[in-house]
Order: sequence, then structure tokens, then C-alpha cells
Amino acid sequence: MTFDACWLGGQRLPEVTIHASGALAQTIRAELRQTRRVRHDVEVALCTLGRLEETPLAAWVEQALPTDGLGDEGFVVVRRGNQLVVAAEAGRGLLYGYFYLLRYFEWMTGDFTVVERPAVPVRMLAHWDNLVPHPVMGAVERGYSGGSIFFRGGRVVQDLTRVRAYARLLASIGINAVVINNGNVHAAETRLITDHLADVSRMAAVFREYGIAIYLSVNFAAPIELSDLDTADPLDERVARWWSAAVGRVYDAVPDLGGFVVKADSENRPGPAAYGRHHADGANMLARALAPYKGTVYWRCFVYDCAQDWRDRSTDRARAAYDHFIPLDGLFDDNVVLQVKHGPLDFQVREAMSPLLGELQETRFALELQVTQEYTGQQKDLCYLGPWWREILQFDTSGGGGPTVAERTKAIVAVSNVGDDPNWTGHKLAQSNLYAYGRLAWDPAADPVSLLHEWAAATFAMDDRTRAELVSIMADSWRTYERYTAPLGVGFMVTPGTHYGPSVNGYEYSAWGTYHFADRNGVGVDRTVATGSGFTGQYPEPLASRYENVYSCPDELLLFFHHVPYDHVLQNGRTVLQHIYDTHFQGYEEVESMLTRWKAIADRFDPGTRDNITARLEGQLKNAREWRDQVNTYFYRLSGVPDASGRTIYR
Ligand code: GCW
Repeated sequence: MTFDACWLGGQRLPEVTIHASGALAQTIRAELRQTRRVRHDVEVALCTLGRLEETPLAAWVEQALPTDGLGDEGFVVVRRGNQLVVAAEAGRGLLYGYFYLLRYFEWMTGDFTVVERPAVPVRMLAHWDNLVPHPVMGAVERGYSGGSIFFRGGRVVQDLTRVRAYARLLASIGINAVVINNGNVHAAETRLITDHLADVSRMAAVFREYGIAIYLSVNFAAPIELSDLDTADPLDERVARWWSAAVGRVYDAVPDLGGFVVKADSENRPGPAAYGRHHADGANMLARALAPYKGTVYWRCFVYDCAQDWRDRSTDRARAAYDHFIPLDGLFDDNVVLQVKHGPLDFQVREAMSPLLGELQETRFALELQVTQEYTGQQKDLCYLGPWWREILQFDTSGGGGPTVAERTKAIVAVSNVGDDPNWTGHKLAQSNLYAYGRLAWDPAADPVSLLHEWAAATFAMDDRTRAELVSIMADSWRTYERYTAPLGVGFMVTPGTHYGPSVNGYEYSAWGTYHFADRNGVGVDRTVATGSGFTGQYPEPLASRYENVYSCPDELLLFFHHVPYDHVLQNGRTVLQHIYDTHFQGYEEVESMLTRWKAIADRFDPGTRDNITARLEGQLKNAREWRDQVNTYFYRLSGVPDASGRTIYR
């Protein structure tokens, strides 16, 4: 089995001594045995605080310790002269300190002190991997990088070498939790909590070596499917007892399981609604089964009517999560975490922020992002998502002076983009998204472009100018993708089912609640309180008014919140229609330039990397051309208004 080392290929360290014991210290020792050595006059020591006295910089480290402690995951790095000490309270902190050292050692000069602690306690990757490949969705739902690295032939893989390599990659960017199976839990996966426990336990052991807890997605109807009960009613004693027993067996196999993830009453998955119960009834029942083991339920808020009639203008999918969950705020047990997608629709290239992220007051919640590029080019197109996630994490939920999303959330979760392709992510450059996700979950204030530099330097052996050029090709690719696809936040002009490539009306008359309402006069979804679905009213002031008013609504979200005429003038001074034309021409030209610039440096990379990236960028150019022309032609035909600059729009 050969696979890419990603960003852990070329690092070197000097000799390191370790003053620590325990399982994770063993992992670090094993790591060190494999790390290439460099001769250096710096003496490096890793230690837990209890053994600080064994290192030369004990006093300096003591001084640097934050008054509220380092926590399990924090660490301190101090260098004075030719002594360098990494110190942590616990094994996990030491492991992260070790990877920090590995990442930055080359750049560590002079005396310095650094204290690092993660912004949120749970930083998770969710795998939509199926134990048995699904007839439509395949081995990995929305996976664009081959099969599952976890499952093959209906079982957990025998050889866990690659899983170990994955755990190591994740630990190096601070990830501490992994959901191993798809939230759509079909028949085979329902049995992960019964028939496959020995295998799940083997897998958990590998992740444990790297400080990562695993979670399982479970089927809410499991009692019906796996026992002779004819109900999954959460208030039925027999159902609760069944779950308690099932959970007990799971924890016998995996004593440190993080808990369960549940997609209930969502996209045709079973849930408490069938019994007239609400989400808190369902979540709390599972939470009580997990509580004795300190397990947590991640209960997804991706709940909406997916059998909508497009004729029905009173239903607005964007409203759904808030309408379902805000009335239940305060009713959830302490070990329930509500998992909220960043946008009220579904991982679009641009959406408004989910109002739940600001408005849940009594319930712990997790922010959910998507690293797999379902709606952002499917790892065929280059789309570096760091800047988008950073915007989401830093979004001020109060509209001014209030806490950011990152400050309010208790966990950050993202759907993984990894599969069993030799390079893990299909598009070699999509590795940067995995990297940036982990680093931003640790430090939501990190600069996405610096992260790209960091990632590129660790991934490729190349000179500074080549790196700067590569980073510059990638840095704005999210906005480029936005420009050549669905305009101004309207979303969902994608090919139904696959979600790759344009189909302007593909979802216009569907049951999924995803419409743009373009006619000959205008386009966009009226979500105002005054004349539309009232969605803007789910935000607090001043956000509610900012979005409600067509003149203060940010341009990039205009069509998400408003239906406007084509000649409506944006804050940027252009009409909506001209903006659509301009951005689509511009987006295409940007991809052309990305390809040209890449070709000028491509020969400096190994042939595999060179060919992979060249082929993907060529495909992206075709895709961008299709998007440009279909979107421009569509709006030209409807409006009859030509491009002010006279560029080619096909009639
Ligand atoms: O974006 C949608 C995807 C589904 C996915 C769902 C979810 C796992 O198209 O494939 O199902 O989101 O988040 O549950």
C-alpha cells in the first residue's frame, strides 16, 4: 500500500529527550524513531509538568504557564540559548507540542516563548463512509477521493496501516475526534454497534494512540431493526432499556468512545417525530444511555421538509432548523450537543450564517463545516476553503461587538474529504483544505494564507518563490469558484443528485426547497419579514434589519435574502445582471490564469503531483466555461439585456 505522506514527509529534528510516561509519550517516542535527524546545536526536551525539574528551563516554563493552566491539550515551548523545552500538563498536550516542534523547528531561531491552547475542546472530522457501498452514494457519500480508508468488503479493513497514518496526520493538525461512519446509517451500518464491535475496537485503538476519540453514527430505528421491538419511541421504557444495553456493550468494546452522532427526522431518516415526540425527547433518551460512560450525543440540526411542493411559498427551508430547535432550547441534557451546519441551507459556496449559531442560549452546540467539496468543485476544481471557514468562525453573531461563532461553539465538526486514493484527497491541492480545517479549528484566528504557506512548505520541497507562486494561485480560489457558479448567494444551481457542474433550473421545481425564482424581471429568494418568508426575523438586531433592508444587505448575500429586479444597483455600483455577467467572465479568466501560472511552475514538482494538478485544473477550466456560459445565457435569455462590455454571451 503506497500513499502520500502529505505534510508529514520531509521534516527533520535534532536529538530529543522525553521526560514523560504514559501511552501518548510512547507514541511520541515511536514518532521520534521514525523522524529524520538533523545535526543541530540545540538540545530539545519534551516533558510533562510533573517532571519539569528534569529539564534545564524549568523556571522559564513555570513563568510562562497561564494562570488558568494549560489544560489537557495545551503546551508551552520555550527556547533559551541552545536549550529548547516543550512542556505540557498531559499526554495530548505533549503530542500537540511535538507536532508543533516538527512543523516549525526549521524556523525556530533566537529565544522565544510560545503558549498554545486550542480554542474549542472538540475538533472533529466526520466521515460519511459506508460499511457497505451504497448503490447510489457509493463507499463514501459525497466522497471524491476513492473508497473508504476504514471499510472494505463490508468489514473494517484488516490492515490498519493507513488508518494509523491518517490518525497521525490528524493529530498533527490538532484533530481529536473522528466519526467513522456516515450519518445516513443504512442496514449494514446499523450493525456497527453490535456485530462489528471487535473491529470497531481495533480501529479505536489506533486512533487512541494519537489522542483521537472515535464516534459512531447510529440509526434511531436500531431497536426495531435489531430486536423484536416494534417501536423506537424514545419515551417507551423498553426502547430506553434496549439502548442502555446496547451502549453498555459498545463501551465494553471501546471504553473511551466519544459517543453517538444522530441524523434523525432528516432527509427520510427515522426519528422521534414518528411517535409524536420532539428532538429533545430523542436526544435525551440516547444521552441518558451514554451518560454513565461520559459519552455525548451529537444531534444534527439539519432538519427540514425534503418533500416540499415548489408551489408552496409559505415553506422556507432556510427557516427550518431554527423553527425546529429554538423552541426546544433548554430542554436538552448536558451531554447533548446540537450540531449546526454553518449555513441555513446546505454547505453552499456562500450562504448567510445559521441564526442558530447566535441564538441557541441554553444548549451546547457544534459548528458543522464541509471539507469534502460537495458543492465547491468536488476536488476536481481547486477551491481553497480556508478563507470561507475563517469568515464563518469569526462571524459576529450579535452583529457588532458580540461573541463570534468560534467563541460560542463548543465543538467544531467537518465532513472529511479523505478516501483511499493514493494522495488521500483526489486533487493533491485539496490536502490543503484538510490541513487548514484542523489548524483553524485549533486557532480560528489563524490567517488562511499563512496556513497555505505553512502547508505548502511542509508538503513540497521547493524554493520560496515557487511556494509563493503556488500559494498565490490557490489563495483566492474559493472566491474564484464563487464567481463562476451561482451568483450573489442564491445557491443550488448545481446538477441535481451529483451536485457538480451547472444546471440553473435543476432544483427549481424539486422537492428539496432550493429555489432561485428567476423570471424575466428579476431573481432571488424573498426571505424578508415584510414581504417574504420572514427568515430575516430569526436574527437579532442589528443583523435582522441589515439583512431585511435591500440596501444594507451585503451584496454577496443579496439573492439569498431578496428577490430583486435585474437592474437593481448593488452596493458595488453595478446592476445585479451586469454583476452576474462580470463575475462569470472574471471567474473563468481567473481559472485560465491559474492554469497558465501553474503550468509555468509545474515542472518543479514530482511527475505525479504535476500531472494530477495539471489535469484537474484543465478539467476546472472546462467546468468554469460551462458555468459561465450556462449562467450568462440563462439570464440573458430571460432578461434580454446584453452585456454592457459586449462580451460573448451565447443566445
Ligand atoms: O449536503 C447533504 C448531502 C447528503 C448528506 C446530507 C447531510 C449525509 O447532499 O449527501 O447526507 O447533506 O448532511 O446529512
